[in-house]
Amino acid sequence: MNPELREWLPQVRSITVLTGAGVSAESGIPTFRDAQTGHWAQHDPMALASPEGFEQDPRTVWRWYQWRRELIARNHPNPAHTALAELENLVEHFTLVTQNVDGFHQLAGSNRVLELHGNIQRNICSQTRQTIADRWISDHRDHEPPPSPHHPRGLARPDVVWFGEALDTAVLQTAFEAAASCELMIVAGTSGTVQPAASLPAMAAENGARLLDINPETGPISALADWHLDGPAATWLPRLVDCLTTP
Ligand code: BV8
Repeated sequence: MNPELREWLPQVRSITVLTGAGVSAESGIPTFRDAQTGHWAQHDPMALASPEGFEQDPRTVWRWYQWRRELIARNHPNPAHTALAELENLVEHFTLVTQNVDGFHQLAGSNRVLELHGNIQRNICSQTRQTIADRWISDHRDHEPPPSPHHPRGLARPDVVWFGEALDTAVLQTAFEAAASCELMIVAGTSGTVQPAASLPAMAAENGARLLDINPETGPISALADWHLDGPAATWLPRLVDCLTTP
């Protein structure tokens, strides 16, 4: 690891982390850029993760989410998630902002998680956006998707932000504040292509933060970053934590 980074890290009092699908790659969850595997290879995730896609073919979109939920249920957080949960307790001011919807950060023990794109484990009404209880979904599992209890024309849909949908303003505002106020932004496992999440690193840099990009590939974020750690998040994030815990 870069000696300057190793030297500076223990002095940092405020860290904001932005994670993307790459952080869950080592948990066996394909990223959005990975070719969709198996039956889903012929579908474009961008089309499926959209209101138009759901409107046009709710059954296929529902089945795609059910497949992803089952994949998440069969897997578990990896050392990247665990390292971030540890890091939260080692830094005075820490905020974890994620684009991921799998809930693995919380499962690994992270407490303060801003889910920019929602959470795949929750369902809401397609008309009213009211939460739909898991029990209702289970009682109506022979419908794909289940009807909504909140509206006669409503259907159950995952509580995630689809392409073309607005992010939760309070969550986004808190994420902007965490980006603008940190000394260091660690960006791990994101291609930096999805907005407005991808604007957070530049916002941090414009407000004086240094940027650390962790990714086996280079891209728009590494071009902005002070340091780029080339490789998997599950390798580098534990090493960063070691820097802070071993004298
Ligand atoms: C919105 C939930 C406005 C669903 C997702 C400018 C400003 C505002 C909007 C736009 C804009 N330009 C374009 C837009 C529209 C659009 C957008 O960004 N399009 C892009 C694609 C061009 N944005 C939106 O629609 C957003 N909405 O802005 O609304 C608005 C305002 C008012 C009223 C109405 C509307 C909503 C975007 C949210 C979309 N939902 N997820 C679901 O998951 O089903 S985003 C989805 O993509 C996932 O969350 C995923 O995280 C994300 C993909 O990004 P990454 O996380 O980076 O993942 P990716 O696969 O791309 O890359 C993985 C990376 O990991 C790679 O770099 C790889 O090298 C690396 N990697 C691989 N292995 C590892 C690794 N890294 C570390 N370790 C490893 N082992």
